[in-house]
Amino acid sequence: MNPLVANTPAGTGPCRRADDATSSGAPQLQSIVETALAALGRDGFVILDALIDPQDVARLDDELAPWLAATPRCVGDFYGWRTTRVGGLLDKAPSAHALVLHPVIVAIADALLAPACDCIQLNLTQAVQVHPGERAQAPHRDEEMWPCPKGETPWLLNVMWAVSDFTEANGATRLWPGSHRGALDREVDPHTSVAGAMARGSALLFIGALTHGAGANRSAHPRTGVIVSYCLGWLKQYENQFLAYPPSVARSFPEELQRLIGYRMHRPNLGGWEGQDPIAALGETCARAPHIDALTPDIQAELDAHYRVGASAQTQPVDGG
Ligand SMILES: O=C(O)CCC(=O)C(=O)O
Repeated sequence: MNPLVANTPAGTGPCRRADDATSSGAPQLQSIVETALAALGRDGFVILDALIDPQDVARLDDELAPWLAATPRCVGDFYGWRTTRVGGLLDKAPSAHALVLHPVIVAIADALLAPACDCIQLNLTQAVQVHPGERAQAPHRDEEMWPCPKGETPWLLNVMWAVSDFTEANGATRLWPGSHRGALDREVDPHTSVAGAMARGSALLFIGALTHGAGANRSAHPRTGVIVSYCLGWLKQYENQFLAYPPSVARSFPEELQRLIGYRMHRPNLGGWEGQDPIAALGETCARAPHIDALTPDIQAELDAHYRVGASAQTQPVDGG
């Protein structure tokens, strides 16, 4: 029995069936988001069962296969030695667009992260293939890459999409339920973890503060997943999105994707280009333009008040001054 869903019958707990997630109207989407947020807050993870159709997973698998075959195995005790990783999937595997923009996932990521930023952003896309014989990855937290105190608010939502079935034997991600509420313990007892076992096409969501790691692959077949993660819009992204998707590549993406990967302004005035919304870099021409403020409404209101208060004592700006 899958320990993650044993106490959460389908439809009532964190494990949701595909028909919950895909045929939902707004009220049902809202209820899925609330259920997922409750599980993420309590356990640090949740599995959404069968979130994409089998033929879409098969297409994604086919698109990834040549890249995984051509890429040498990882080097290092974190990335693994019998593991293959491939990034920049939006360019290499067009089916990954639908994973990144999945409305249920984006709604959960927004609800979780947007309260602490002006807009969320894509942190990375990465195929992770764990080969037979790979040992268990050391327990870690993805928020370790931002080395500073974090407080209560999540900074990252990770989504591991199962491209093959994920089983206890083939290296399903190990998760330490509730570990996000305490400090990281790299030597935590492996027996206190659970396996994120799930069928192909399902998605395991976990927050950046949860202790986890890829499991050991004791089977005869590779375990293949795609990680898509979202983070606060003011953080440095794990994967350099502007090298992965320079304007010549990103130009052909839908605008929602362009903005999610970072071609947008994070108010106030962060991430611009020549004082403009960087989406302008995707246009055909780059006319000279002024720097234009992109402020949050509260900062704009404070500046309005500041200049009203100071108006009698200050010289007003003159044209061109
Ligand atoms: O492949 C997995 O199951 C997890 C991988 C992981 O946690 C990582 O590389 O940060």
